[in-house]
Amino acid sequence: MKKKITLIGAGQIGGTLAHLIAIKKLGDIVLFDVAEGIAKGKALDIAQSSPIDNFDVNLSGTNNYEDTKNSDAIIITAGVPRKPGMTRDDLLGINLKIIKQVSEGIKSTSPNAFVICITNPLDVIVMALQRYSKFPKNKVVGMAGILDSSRFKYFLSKELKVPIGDVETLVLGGHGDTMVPMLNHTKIRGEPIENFIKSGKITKDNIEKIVDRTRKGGAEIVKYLEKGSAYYAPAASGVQMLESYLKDLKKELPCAAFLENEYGAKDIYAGVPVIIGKNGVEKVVQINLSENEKNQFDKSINAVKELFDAAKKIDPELE
Ligand code: A3D
Repeated sequence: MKKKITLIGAGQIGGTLAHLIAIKKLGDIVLFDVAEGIAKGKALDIAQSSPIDNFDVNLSGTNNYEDTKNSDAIIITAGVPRKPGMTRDDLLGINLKIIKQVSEGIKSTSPNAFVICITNPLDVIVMALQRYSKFPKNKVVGMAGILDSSRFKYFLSKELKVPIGDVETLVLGGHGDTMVPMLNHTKIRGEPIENFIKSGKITKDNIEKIVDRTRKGGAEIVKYLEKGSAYYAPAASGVQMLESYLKDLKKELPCAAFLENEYGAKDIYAGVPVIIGKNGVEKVVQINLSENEKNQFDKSINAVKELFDAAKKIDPELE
């Protein structure tokens, strides 16, 4: 039987997700949006490309949660994106309200779904989503680390003029300005980046610039687009998580997962490497952090905690 995949939010990321999921034939797709016409219009547009790209999946658009019932997986992008000059944290008040409505909508209709959240500010919104919906913690996960790591890999490959497949690295922590590109876990063709600094192929200064550009990768695109934020790479990242779940690939991917003492953090969602398979988040993978990486990770966790405290002030139900 085909899987049923619901996309809550049929905006820029939602539409791109639907297209990618259809082309990859991962399952039937329901696009849900409060703006019903956008959901229906995008579903129909993508469906009309099926004879060209040869996919036989069903696409529909709705603003009724009944139509999403018994979904195997749900990806949430409902919310407001950033405008130039805004931080992700500026979206908290408005997106928190939206995520509460979405949680109400999905909890009774698709209680067994695996839920991937993309709405910003990511770590706090995914944590709120889990609290509101009361879905098991291993079934609620946030997308951010894959995107941040992908940006970091791309910039490194351009700077070092090597194929992207040769770059191995990851970005952990919260999805904000305190995210932690892991230099001690960065390898080019299996060789530590440190060796490339020693041989003069890249300077420390250039690496710092790339780290900074990665941290501000989202803002750079917001500035160009003026209206809205990145969506191609965020959608591709969400699909990688979805595919690992639906096909039980057990891929190790950096995602925002619930931490229960891993990496010294407790009762908080933040970006760490996890295994995603048919049971959702099957494991948080522990890697050794250098002292510097650990300090930066702790700082990032504190930023997420502070923002979650702000969320609790907005809605005491999150206590
Ligand atoms: P956009 O194109 O505005 O789409 C959002 C959609 O959500 C719109 O079509 C709205 O009508 C819809 N919506 C609003 N309220 C509701 C509701 N209550 N129920 C259902 N649908 C609703 O935005 P986008 O797709 O560009 O971005 C979506 C979210 O992803 C934003 O919060 C972005 O900040 C976030 N984002 C996260 C990342 C990460 O890496 C985590 C990257 C890029 C964007």
